[in-house]
Amino acid sequence: MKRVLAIILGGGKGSRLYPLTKMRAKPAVPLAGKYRLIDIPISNCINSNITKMYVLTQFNSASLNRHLAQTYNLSSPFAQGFVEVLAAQQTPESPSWFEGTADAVRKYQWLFQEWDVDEYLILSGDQLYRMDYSLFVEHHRETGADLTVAALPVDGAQAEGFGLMRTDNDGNIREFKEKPSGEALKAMAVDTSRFGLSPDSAKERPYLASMGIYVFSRSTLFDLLNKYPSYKDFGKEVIPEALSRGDALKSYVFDAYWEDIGTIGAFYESNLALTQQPTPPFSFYDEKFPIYTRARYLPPSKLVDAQITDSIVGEGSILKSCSIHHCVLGVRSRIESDVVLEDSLVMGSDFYESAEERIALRKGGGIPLGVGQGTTVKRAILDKNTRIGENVTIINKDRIEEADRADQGFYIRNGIVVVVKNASILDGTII
Ligand code: ADQ
Ligand code: ADP
Repeated sequence: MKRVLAIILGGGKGSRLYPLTKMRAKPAVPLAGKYRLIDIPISNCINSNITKMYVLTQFNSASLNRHLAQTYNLSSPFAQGFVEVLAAQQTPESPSWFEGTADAVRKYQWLFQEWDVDEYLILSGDQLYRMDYSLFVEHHRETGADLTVAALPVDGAQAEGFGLMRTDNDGNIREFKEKPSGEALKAMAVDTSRFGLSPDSAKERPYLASMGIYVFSRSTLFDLLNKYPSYKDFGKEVIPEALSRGDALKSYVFDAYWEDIGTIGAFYESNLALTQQPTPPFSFYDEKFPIYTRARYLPPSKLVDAQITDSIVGEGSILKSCSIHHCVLGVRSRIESDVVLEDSLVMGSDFYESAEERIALRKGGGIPLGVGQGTTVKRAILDKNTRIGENVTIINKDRIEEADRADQGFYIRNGIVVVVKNASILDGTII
């Protein structure tokens, strides 16, 4: 795996995770109480012995750089490991931002070419899964592929949202269509029992969805990027072109938990799914294959008189006499008395406020960090460092699907109220 370089795609311009990406780059979006999105592909790489990683992002953010710098020190004298952020930048030759996934890789290809590696592993920065990439790369090598696409067996309803591949029984890709529908979709069905699925699940899931994860052989990648300089996307343009010109394209079937969490709805659902008992679909506890994040040395959480069911609570939290059901609470969460929290993600805070600071804030008409006394929150996301006043009700009372209320500190996406990072919600507000 020393001869593999990983390139993690950290997010395009029209970000579907907005407003969580209002104040930070997408890879820095907090996940599961104490992680960030970028921890998933980076941990998978480390556990697969791939230690050279670049993260491509539209813009840089302080929280992303701080997180990576303080978490991942992969440089030992002989390993040459690193995680580096490459932000889109204007240069005289390329005056624009990244215009798509292939374009993002093309704009930094001079840097990727400098590394004496055989394969480039291209990963997405907004997916939740655990995968040993070394098996994926080995499959690519053993089959003599120019390009290997990771493939997830899915059913017809899921298939619509993905790039689909039709393969022969040996896994050679014969056709690749980016998000087809109707008859074109149906024509992409394959016999997935060939790839280890039981006859029943093969019947249920006859489509092979591209996971947006690719292994490219060195010459294939640069040849495709430079021969077709107008192609901006791997899924839409580059892969179909590689196929039609006769490159050896193989699929690598992955049949385990995998979720694209690139939208507010999917992000919300997958975070809450972690609270499922007795077995959540994805677990952050796996001694052989851990998910890493920054060690923060926080004290344990303090629960005064809290009733908590089906929830996850991050370290350093203080929960008073409140009722919390089916929630994920991040580090340094502070929840006051008589608060009711249900079906919500509370991302916690980056810092503590002392008792004196809180009293002084209140006296000056401000709102302390956390969720204030007597407040009810249902089906919402409270981003980091939010200050929710007393007797506030956040329940999306008008059942609105989409709204932009930046001046009031929140947005509604997929019917979920998202209070933006650092925002304050005044006492008595009803949303
Ligand atoms: P999408 O997810 O729709 O489909 P895209 O929007 O290109 O494709 O995103 C792929 C990844 O690249 C995401 O992690 C995204 O954040 C990142 N990305 C997008 N534009 C970027 C840019 N300009 N700079 C940096 N990063 C960028 C893709 C494939 C499908 C496949 C699904 C699986 O095209 O074939 O089925 O992923 O989720
Ligand atoms: P985490 O990884 O814990 O989510 P971050 O790394 O994003 O947190 O932010 C923690 C940072 O917050 C610390 O590095 C610190 O500099 C900053 N910080 C600490 N106290 C305060 C404060 N009172 N106001 C603003 N920022 C603070």
